Amino acid sequence: YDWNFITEEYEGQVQYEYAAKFAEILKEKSDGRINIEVHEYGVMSEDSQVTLLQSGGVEFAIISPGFTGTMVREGQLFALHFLFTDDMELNQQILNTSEALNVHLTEKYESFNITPLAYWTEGAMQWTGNSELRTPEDFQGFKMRTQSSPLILRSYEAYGASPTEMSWGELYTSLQLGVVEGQENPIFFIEDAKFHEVQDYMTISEHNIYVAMTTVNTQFFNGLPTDIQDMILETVEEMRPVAYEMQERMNNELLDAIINNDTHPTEVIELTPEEREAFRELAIPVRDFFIEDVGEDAEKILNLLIEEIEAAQN
Ligand code: 6CS
Repeated sequence: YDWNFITEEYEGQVQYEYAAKFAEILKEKSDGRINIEVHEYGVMSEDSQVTLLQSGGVEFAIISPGFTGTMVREGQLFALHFLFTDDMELNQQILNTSEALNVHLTEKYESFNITPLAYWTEGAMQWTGNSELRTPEDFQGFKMRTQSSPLILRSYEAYGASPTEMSWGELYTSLQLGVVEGQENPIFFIEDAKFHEVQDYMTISEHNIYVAMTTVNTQFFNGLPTDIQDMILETVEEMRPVAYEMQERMNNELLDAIINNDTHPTEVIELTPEEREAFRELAIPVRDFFIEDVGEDAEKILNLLIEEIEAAQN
């Protein structure tokens, strides 16, 4: 078997390293019968990569739900701020076991020929800006770059910002030129993509978690012999702790790199619980908008996920 696995990141970054390890495990499990070529981001936009997977142009992909928002509209729930807990390990457990996600949301993706095999986190999201982002007032008219899900834009509009969707390949230059003034991402990505070089401030906002999906083309997967399917599913399971440890290590190490960078100093802003609460209050009503906008199935999936998150905390 010769397959292709496309990612939204470069070598050394979490998604690429995930796919490389995934390929290595499957090769070993299959005694060399399965060969997967892993591809870095860069040839096309993230949205086009989704289309490529859907059409079977590649068999596997890591996809951020932030790029499927106009297609699988229910998947926009990952754009809701302050939905998950502040405990990343618990969040990963919820992503691993949630019926709302792994059964009901997965079904929605499958109707577009995409099967999410795992939902996993690349870390808590932080804000960077060319000005301080500490209060909702700081966001008034602020030009924020986001991924393409309409609900991500809506979440920033709730703070008073003027968000623009953009592929990440254009982001460094856009920040540098002031086309946009800020962005959100996990720490490892901010450092590795060098956004901190063209941003003066980073707020430890943890307003959301970055979720990525390991996905396979549905028709392709369903057509595989069951022993091969089982090897793939086993590999997905083995990758869960690997991915978690990888993002945790990189997010920690690269926070130090941002703090200790003398050439491009970045002021790191910690929010007080009260400051964070001010954002949470503006973010909660976006849940109602999501439900009204997307409909009954979105409501069911979101409510079940909220129940699961609450249950996990007790
Ligand atoms: O900001 C983005 O769009 C990119 N961020 C991450 C962490 N991975 C890929 C994605 O396209």
